[in-house]
Amino acid sequence: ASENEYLSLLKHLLERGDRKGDRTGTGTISSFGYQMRFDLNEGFPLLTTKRVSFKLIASELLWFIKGDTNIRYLLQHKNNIWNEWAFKKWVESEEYAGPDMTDFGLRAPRDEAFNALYQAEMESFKRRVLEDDGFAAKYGDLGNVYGKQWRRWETSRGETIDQLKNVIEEIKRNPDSRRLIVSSWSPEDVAPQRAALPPCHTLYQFYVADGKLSCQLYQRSGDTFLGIPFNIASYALLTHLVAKECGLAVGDFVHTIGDAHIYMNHLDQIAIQLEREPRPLPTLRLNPEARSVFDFDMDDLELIGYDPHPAIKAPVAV
Ligand code: UFP
Repeated sequence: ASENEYLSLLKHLLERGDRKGDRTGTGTISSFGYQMRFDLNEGFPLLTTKRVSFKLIASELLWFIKGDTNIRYLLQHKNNIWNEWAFKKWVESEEYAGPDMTDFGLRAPRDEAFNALYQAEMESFKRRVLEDDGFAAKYGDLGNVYGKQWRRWETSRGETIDQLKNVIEEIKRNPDSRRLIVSSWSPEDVAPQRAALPPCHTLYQFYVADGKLSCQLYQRSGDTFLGIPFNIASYALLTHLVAKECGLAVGDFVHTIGDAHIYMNHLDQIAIQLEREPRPLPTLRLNPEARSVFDFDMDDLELIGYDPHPAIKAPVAV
């Protein structure tokens, strides 16, 4: 039943969405203000109508939770989802002396010879981030991304705020609070000249009732085919981890999206997905010994009974 929340969003956009241009020039159909609700007691909301990688979602979330902003941790877990952002800083730096990588994201899919060069440069970049501490510190670090915003928010007075730790303490001490919020959105940092990447996950809030922890995410912009399936599972996992530490059961994950869109080059893939029959959701098992949210490792997370339809490939709009 949970998965129908997502499939209904796809159908809603196909039937009711507006044609809308976008930053990437791809074109979308889009709606503004949409909400899905996943009862986490019905199973873990990882889609079954296509395979979605739990490992990528989990290692990225643990990386955020640790407050880590260096891609080395992700690379150690064979997670490549943030590489391009770090690579861009490297190839635009003074020290970089390899072949010209300007607009690598646009050129690589279109130009085979360039793509071979790019892949080779990327591989050697990854190897250096993994092996060379100095290089990793300088070029593996992404700076102002979720890990920093959640764990080391910088105030204008030069102090840092650990939003995630504070909110967990507050859930334990004052579960009725209506102020259980972690915000990643900083007007200062999203000024056009400052941010390469204004956060998509703007803000989340926890809620406790009846011994259960719920979480709501406000996502300002959602790529419904590629991004949102990841985002649902990521925040569902976060809710499980925080609930466990606070001695609570899990309630709902509520997903509110500002601009929910389908890219025009994902329509064929979505038609395939919508013909598929959802299967029973997997369940999540957390190592009962790991107590604190901040102590979890990949080995402490286990997904049981995930039997999805095959993955569906689609181009990412950049
Ligand atoms: N996007 C997501 N989820 C994410 C993420 C990005 O759907 O977690 F990081 C998509 C939304 C949009 C694009 O299609 O990436 C970001 O572009 P913009 O900043 O123009 O909204």
